[in-house]
Amino acid sequence: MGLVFMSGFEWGTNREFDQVGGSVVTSQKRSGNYSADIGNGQWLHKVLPQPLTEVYIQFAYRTGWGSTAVFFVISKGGTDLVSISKDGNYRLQVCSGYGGTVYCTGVTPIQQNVWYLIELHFKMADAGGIIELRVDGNLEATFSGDTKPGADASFDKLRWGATTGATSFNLDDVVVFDTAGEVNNGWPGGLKVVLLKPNADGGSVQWEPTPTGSHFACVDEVPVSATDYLKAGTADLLEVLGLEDLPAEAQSVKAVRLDFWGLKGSIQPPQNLQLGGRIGGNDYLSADKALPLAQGLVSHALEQNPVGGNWSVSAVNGMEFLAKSRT
Ligand SMILES: [Ca+2]
Ligand SMILES: [Ca+2]
Repeated sequence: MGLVFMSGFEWGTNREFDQVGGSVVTSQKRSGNYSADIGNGQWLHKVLPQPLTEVYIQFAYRTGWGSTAVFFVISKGGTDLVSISKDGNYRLQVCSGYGGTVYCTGVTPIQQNVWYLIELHFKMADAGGIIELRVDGNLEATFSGDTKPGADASFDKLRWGATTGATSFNLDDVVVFDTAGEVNNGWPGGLKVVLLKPNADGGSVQWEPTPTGSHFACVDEVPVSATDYLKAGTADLLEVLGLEDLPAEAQSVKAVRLDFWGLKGSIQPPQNLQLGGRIGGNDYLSADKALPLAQGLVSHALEQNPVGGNWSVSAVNGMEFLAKSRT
């Protein structure tokens, strides 16, 4: 797989996560326009598409409070396996379970009102387990040995939040890689998660816009609004939309995810969707993906350029977005 999940909260919502708490704000962000704002008793949960035993996770963290409470947890079902909190000097520490036995402690005191890029490499095993913690790209703490505190042999959920005291923080640029695949199988290394919105109608506009007029203008707003929308009444209608370019600072691209917010009717086709990119005049469409009954996010991740090789800034900037209705 490689890329398991990413979110920079750039849709202006935290609904890319599976259970949500807190809000999304523009007042703080590490990149783009938004970050999540998470307060006492609020948690953002991400359920992994499949259980894993090893993972690389990055997230950007900023707090205005001198809290030492647990703010990140890896779990299996309802069992917490490993967590990150702070010691009395506000240095990060990686603990067993939820704030249990300390595996290792960082060296950098986490200051208030500063963004930090935190990365965790976690390999779960009775023997040969690995914990490595990085802050802003620097290795801060390591542990090797038994990282499997109980009977669970894998993990399937990540969550960010807090339960005690004045613990509010902002979260941004969440990236999760596993160790499978040719690419995206190690440290994310400080990636920024950006959103490229539609900004032009492409060479095929077969869906019906409401209101009539330009198609892209129905689907270019953040957060998503159903006041204006595109609709496909039958199968195999292709919509092509131009996209914004990457920010000028972008020098490389590690993955592209094509996102579609939408829903289906209860019985009538189309019930499915293909997502893809038009690159160099060729269309690269996904397999059929089921549409939800209530508005939700359907995504298709491309970790490498479907033309071949890794992504480049120019390839992404030259790509158009494809959505095709399917029975
Ligand atoms: Ca962001
Ligand atoms: Ca809309």
